[in-house]
Amino acid sequence: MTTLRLILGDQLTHSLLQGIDKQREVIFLCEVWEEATYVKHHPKKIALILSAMRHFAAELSQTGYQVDYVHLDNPENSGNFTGEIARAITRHKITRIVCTFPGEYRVLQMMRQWQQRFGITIEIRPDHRFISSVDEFSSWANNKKQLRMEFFYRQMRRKTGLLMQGDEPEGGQWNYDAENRKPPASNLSIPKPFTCLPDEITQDVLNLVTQRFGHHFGDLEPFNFAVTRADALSVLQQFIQERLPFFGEYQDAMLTGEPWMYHAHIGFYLNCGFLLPLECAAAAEQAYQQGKVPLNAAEGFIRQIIGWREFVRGIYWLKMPEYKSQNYLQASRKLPILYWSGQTKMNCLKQCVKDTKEHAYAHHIQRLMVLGNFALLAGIHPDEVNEWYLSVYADAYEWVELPNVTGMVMFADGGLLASKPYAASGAYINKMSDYCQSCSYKVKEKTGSDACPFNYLYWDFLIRNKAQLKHNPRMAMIYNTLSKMPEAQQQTIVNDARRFLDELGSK
Ligand code: FAD
Ligand code: DLZ
Ligand code: SF4
Repeated sequence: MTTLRLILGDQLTHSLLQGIDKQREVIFLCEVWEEATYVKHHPKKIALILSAMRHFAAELSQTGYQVDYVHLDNPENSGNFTGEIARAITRHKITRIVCTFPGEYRVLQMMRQWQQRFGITIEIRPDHRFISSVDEFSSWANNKKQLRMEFFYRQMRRKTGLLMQGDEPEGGQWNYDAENRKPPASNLSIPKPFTCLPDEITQDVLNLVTQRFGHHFGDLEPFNFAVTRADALSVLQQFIQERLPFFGEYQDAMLTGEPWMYHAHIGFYLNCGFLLPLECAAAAEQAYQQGKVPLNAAEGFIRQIIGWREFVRGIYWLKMPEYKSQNYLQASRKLPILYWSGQTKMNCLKQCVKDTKEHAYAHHIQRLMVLGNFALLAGIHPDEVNEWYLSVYADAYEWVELPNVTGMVMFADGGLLASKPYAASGAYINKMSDYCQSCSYKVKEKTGSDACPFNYLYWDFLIRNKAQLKHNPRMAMIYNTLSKMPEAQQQTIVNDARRFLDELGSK
């Protein structure tokens, strides 16, 4: 009777080890080809996960656990989870598997088949890397006409007690976003991001990734990610001390060559298990209580973690698998090559693709209001957009990527996640960034070959999707403005948009 404790590459915590018999049970981790290629992940993401897995397994071995670790280049490696479990069952005469609820529906399907396939007990334990369980979210969502993050967030504040004075929010308000969202000031001195030099384990992984996945989109080096929990905690500490004070104010600001801004850069580590959401939120609360950061910054950050992060995961498990095929606006265009090449005259897109390629990272507003906004306005098919986002970011897993793309960016769920589309013209990008200053297009021009494409694409989007959007109360004002626009002007916009979109393949 031997139990196999399966730990996947994004579950690198000790929570599955509770109650383990160190002498008789085996902890199992496997590097498999399928996980690196079901979409062609950015090489930095593959290196992060493989190096993190190897460091985690080494730490467990050093503390006396029996660890079985299968390397990617093991000649017997079958290349997928099911094949590797089958081999491990034979190797160790396994009669029971204990694992954690996975991050992706696709993997849950696999796990559910294992019991029948292998004829042994599979125990799937809840994922303690989240504050709210899947069941808790569906009870909250049950019978609600609208699911709004803000109300779920308040429940999470009450549940955790974070920034609470009894039953009231700290400072009297739940949300301080009105004080956030400043354009970038010209004299910002942005701290350097955390860097961690590759050790021997990481260097081996980098060599492997170069050989096997060097052809995937993205630069592998320089590779500076944390690959242990200890280093991930240093990233968190550095953020709390150096960046959090300005996080709120400059949360939406974008600057050329500055993808890191005042963001936390912890999504990589939260999503692979190195950091836990409560410890990150508690660190921000403590900094506020010690008078080191203003309330708007602490609250804004805590809301991202216990609000948005938990909310999108709740939506994912509530709505899968149907959620994956949503396409409310019937968008059908192929993803333009510029998302891979970065070759376009639109400087904002060029800069955001460049940051993504170099770092496997772009911050939220780059993802939402530049890359996402363009995909929405251009009417790109949600499948194509989802595949791109899942491939290119080192913090991407379907539970978080899909709701952000299908719901927040593409409005493909018809408004389940976001109450209106996050569509914007060039004026927004001009206000929140310095991109327009070095662009071939003119952000102030509305139509014509020199005009910023976001300007006519924005109105074309509203015209094209009028039937689906005009009844949305939050769109009433803009459709009222559109109704007053002369027919000839609308026609010019539509023609400019057609011309631009028809040529998009080569941009
Ligand atoms: P910060 O801006 O410093 O925020 C702190 C933390 O809050 C993040 O690490 C993250 O855990 C959480 N958070 C903030 N916003 C969100 C959100 N909308 N959804 C979930 N968590 C959030 N996040 C991912 O973790 N993985 C993804 O694959 C991913 N894909 C995205 C795709 C699109 C189109 C958009 C618009 C957003 C996506 N996000 C994703 C959310 C967000 O952009 C990233 O979490 C964030 O940029 C990570 O960087 P950071 O750690 O510096 O975050
Ligand atoms: C992302 C990833 C990669 C690249 N490789 C592995 C791997 O070799 N072994 C593993 O256990 N996990 C890997 N992962 C993370 C998985 O893709 C992730 O666990 C599932 O997508 C479920 O969220
Ligand atoms: Fe982007 Fe338009 Fe500004 Fe150019 S002018 S950077 S295309 S928003």
